[in-house]
Amino acid sequence: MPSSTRGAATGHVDTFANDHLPPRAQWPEFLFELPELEYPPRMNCATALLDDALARGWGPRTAILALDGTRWTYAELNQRANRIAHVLVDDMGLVPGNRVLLRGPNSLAMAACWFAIMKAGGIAVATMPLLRAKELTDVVTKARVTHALCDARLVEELDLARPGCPTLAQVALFQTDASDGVEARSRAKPAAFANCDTAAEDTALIAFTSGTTGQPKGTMHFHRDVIAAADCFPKSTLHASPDDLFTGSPPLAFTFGLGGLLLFPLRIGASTLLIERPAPEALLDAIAKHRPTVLFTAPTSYRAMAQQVAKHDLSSLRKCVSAGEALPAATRQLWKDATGIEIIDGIGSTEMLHIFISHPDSEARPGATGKAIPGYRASVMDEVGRPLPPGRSGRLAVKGPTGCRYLDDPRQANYVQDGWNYTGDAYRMDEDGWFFYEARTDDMIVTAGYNVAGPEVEGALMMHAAVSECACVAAPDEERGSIVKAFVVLKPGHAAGEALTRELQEFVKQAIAPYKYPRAVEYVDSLPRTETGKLQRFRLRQMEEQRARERGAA
Ligand code: 3UK
Repeated sequence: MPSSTRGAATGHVDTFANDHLPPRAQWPEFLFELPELEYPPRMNCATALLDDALARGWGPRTAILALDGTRWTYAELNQRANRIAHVLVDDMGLVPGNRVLLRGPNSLAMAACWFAIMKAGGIAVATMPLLRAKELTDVVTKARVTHALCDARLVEELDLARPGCPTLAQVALFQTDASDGVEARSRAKPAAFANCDTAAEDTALIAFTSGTTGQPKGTMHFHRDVIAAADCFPKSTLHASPDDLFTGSPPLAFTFGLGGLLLFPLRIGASTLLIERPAPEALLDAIAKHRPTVLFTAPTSYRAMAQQVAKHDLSSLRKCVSAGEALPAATRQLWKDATGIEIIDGIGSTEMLHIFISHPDSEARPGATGKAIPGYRASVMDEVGRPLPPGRSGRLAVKGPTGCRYLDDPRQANYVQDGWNYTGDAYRMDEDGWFFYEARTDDMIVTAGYNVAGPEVEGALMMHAAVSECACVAAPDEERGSIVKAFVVLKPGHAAGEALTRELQEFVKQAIAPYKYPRAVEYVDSLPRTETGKLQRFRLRQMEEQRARERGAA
């Protein structure tokens, strides 16, 4: 790492974050191999994204828009953030380094609050809109959150959580006309604010993982990391321009959304359309009406939208990014048939902040995620961390300018080994350096001694005209240990039944190695997913384990 960015005195007064970083020996190795990644020792990401934008003359450009037509320029967004920063510091007593819970659906006010926290030197702890009191309490406790900015429409669960959150002393609501709300208070504040002089290595945000099982993990990202993410994928791979209008579905509380819908457009002087309830139908309407050019969403949303494309004008779209889970070749084809656009697939993670393996739209390979993007290196490793040759399946390991630092968590030693970040995914790389996703390592199905990657079977099933969505997991089996079991959601107009099951099984055997076919098929109305659209295969697996126990007991 450039020695200049290291060890600069912290700008934080409250040193909680610094005190709870993992020991240096457990940090990933950071690479700054591109000239644009040479950052100064002192950085505030809000200064870089807003104040510097004004200095570049972007003040009058549109920064963010809402569905109701509200439109803020860079100058206006900056002023709003400045006023809210005053509310945080002058009224709520925030000192640099305090953690601020940020809770709301994607909105202009939410974006202004995020920048206000950065400007004041606070640490943003954004939470998914659907989190319940218990989950909020866990996050507040873990990150020792002192302040909260909460969308007034989501205050109920926060109120329920508060008795269990003694550190949370200051709460203010936004999206409200109330006289003590953020809007009313900030109107009385000056339009200028002196941004906190943070070090490049001061923590800017703690991102909690979108969560499968167990205790939530918070990943700490520095001010430098926020800018580094914005200087990698968008520039080398997305090739967006200042005239682009971004939009999409991931919440700003999910780093996929924070990057794609806020940091990336603002880094280049482009604009972003923030949508509060971006279900597929609403997203299609918004695209037809506001004519965005760059879209960020998840595979399941592309599938749902593709089924309704005919009713909407999507001709404005230029670039479509998919992340969050593997993009099946069938979904890539479906979207291409519907819109003519080749999706840009990219794998990212909360721990890496954003995308690190991807491809430009001009060179997609169906079934592959892409190559390590400029600035990152990726490798497929064996069990003990030795690189495997092309063609062999193993553990994906990456390093680059960003990487994993869990807040006070022994699982740091699982994610980071020998300076590499291990994402928990099984991958294989070909001779050309293209990476092919196989499964989450814990979603691998071992059947009669063979390893079967659930997503590969799903990818084959999705090629069938009757299948809308599907999930393949291990189901306990006396003879084989486990079998591959498929849960299938049918498209309208197709009837579930044994005849279709046999047809699907035959179809899979024709598409991939026959031993991988689903020996059991169950038809369901929907599949369990996280708020970010990720399939929760572990829920189906646990259900099958439970059923097997019940069978055994009966
Ligand atoms: C899986 C993918 C195959 C993979 C994320 C872009 O998803 C994001 O972060 P999470 O922490 O989950 C990370 C895990 O999700 N995954 C994500 N993208 C892909 N698998 N192909 C893909 N394209 O298991 C990974 O380890 O929720 C994605 C940007 C920021 C993010 N936080």
